[in-house]
Amino acid sequence: MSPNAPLVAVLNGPNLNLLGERQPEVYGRETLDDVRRLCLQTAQGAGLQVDFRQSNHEGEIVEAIHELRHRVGGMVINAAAYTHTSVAIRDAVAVVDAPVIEVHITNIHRREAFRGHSYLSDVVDGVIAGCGTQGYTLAISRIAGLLTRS
Ligand code: CA2
Repeated sequence: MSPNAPLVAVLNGPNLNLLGERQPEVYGRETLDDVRRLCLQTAQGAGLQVDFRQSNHEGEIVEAIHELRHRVGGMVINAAAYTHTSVAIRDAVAVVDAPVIEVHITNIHRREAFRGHSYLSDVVDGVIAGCGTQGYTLAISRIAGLLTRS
């Protein structure tokens, strides 16, 4: 992989570190490490580098977005529960110049009503929900497509 390959950040919000350990009937059996590997594999195939992170803290996610926003060719974000609550993460995402794709493992529109609203959806370039962990690979492929087109 060339050190000049465009970087894609994959940011994960609270409790996603528990993936595969609890509620497999909702979130499946894959762990966050499996998702990391999936993302690395997909990115490598598309000639992209990946910076994969998870945090349970809102401010840390905001700071990660600030740190990465000038360095990335694209961003994939599953803000987890902060999707439905965080104006701070929304405001940070809104100033990322590169394409941002919002991902949810589950179909948030088929769950509790409070999950149906996202503070991010109208400031990102694309939204993928309900495709399981494949949503992450779809998002990376989309970013790769946008980068080769430009
Ligand atoms: O479907 C998604 O990806 C979500 O972003 C996941 C969030 C949820 O709050 C959103 O409404 C939808 C929850 C992530 C927590 O994941 C867990 C995994 C296993 C056990 C417990 C939580």
